[in-house]
Amino acid sequence: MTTTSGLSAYLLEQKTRFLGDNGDGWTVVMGNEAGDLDSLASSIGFAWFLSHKPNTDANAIALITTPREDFVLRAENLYALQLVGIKEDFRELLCPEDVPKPNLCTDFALVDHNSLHPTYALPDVRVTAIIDHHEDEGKYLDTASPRSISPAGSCASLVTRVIMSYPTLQIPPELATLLLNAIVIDTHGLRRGGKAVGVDYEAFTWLVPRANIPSSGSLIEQMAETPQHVPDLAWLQSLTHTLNTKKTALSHLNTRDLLRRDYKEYVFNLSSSIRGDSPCSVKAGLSTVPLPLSSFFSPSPTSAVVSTQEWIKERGLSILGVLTTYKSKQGKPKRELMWVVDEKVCGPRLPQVLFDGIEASEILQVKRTDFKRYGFNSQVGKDEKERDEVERGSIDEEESVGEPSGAAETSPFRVGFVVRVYRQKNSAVTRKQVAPILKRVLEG
Ligand SMILES: [Mn+2]
Repeated sequence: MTTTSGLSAYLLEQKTRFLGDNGDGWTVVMGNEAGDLDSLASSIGFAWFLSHKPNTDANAIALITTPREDFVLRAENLYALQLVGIKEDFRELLCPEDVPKPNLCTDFALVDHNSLHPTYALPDVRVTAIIDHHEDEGKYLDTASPRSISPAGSCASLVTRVIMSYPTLQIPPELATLLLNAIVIDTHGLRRGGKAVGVDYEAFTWLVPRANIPSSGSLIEQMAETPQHVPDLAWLQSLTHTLNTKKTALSHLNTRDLLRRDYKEYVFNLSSSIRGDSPCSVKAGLSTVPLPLSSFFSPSPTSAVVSTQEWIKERGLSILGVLTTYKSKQGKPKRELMWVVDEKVCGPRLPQVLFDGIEASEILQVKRTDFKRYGFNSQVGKDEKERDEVERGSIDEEESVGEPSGAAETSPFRVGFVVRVYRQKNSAVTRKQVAPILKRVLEG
């Protein structure tokens, strides 16, 4: 095996040429700002495709949305990059801090999201292609081609499908490996009853013989003989476990790291029922945190609260949603929501409309919950001891927590913030669905 990865050398060469041109004539391919493995692999994969598509002399490069110093926040990305020969300092990757300002970039291709981040949405900029699996925001209908937005466990599967449709293209083994890892982590190893759909299976099956996988010959045989048993393959289960372990090993992260490692921002134009007569837009941040709230708060509740308030200030947010995802002791998937709302912006209408909307959502199916150990008191009027046991997961938690009595609620946050905590009973719902719900609630 060679020490220099073909993909690494290729990426470095592309980056050098891109910087030499200051972006002139290049298509910049971007994943979403949360910077997960899916966005990383999809952007590198689609940029490679655009540069290699038959009958083209196009220049395309992936712009990684994560600053280099933040790569440590995603150990699973580091692992997958290392598998394909891309190692620390990541000098072959184009990161936001590498892009000269000003530059001559005008054409953007979006993967794993379908609305260009405001930072890049300058007047001369065009979005020329979209490959995505999020809710369609209906933009760039006249400029984006392809404009392919469809359900899939992983956007990397959709990118693979595009590459597959050109039989003469020879995908580099490292790129096949990178796309494969993204599909595996997003679909939990193609788990039955999980997020994987047909295109994920097809892409996976196509990638395996093209990727760097130990003893892939016997794997391919097994997959061909019993395709229905692919999720049971020992190799696949072990890779899934490794990626997941990396993803959930968070003990080295502090509160700020947890809030920003899987984070997206949105701007909403508030409906007149919230803002009255004067137009008002607010910035909302949604952090997905792979820990229960009890762990988020536990080492030091005070410092967790202070760091969260500082993050809200640093980002200029009116609303922060902390979306937790974890497994109960019995292995059941669980989710909670914590909403922190700054009352200064629009007065008490904003939190009221937000909470009403969240509580009424049939998709989310939330239950307001108390969190007294950490200084929350929602006045929902239920025995404290019992609820503490629910939080610790020592009793199962389907029972009702009662209705808020209307008395004053308190939280450990500074005056001016209104905070509510919920259990989200529909644990299948992720930020992909929470963001559009938030938009409908706030914009009306
Ligand atoms: Mn994705």
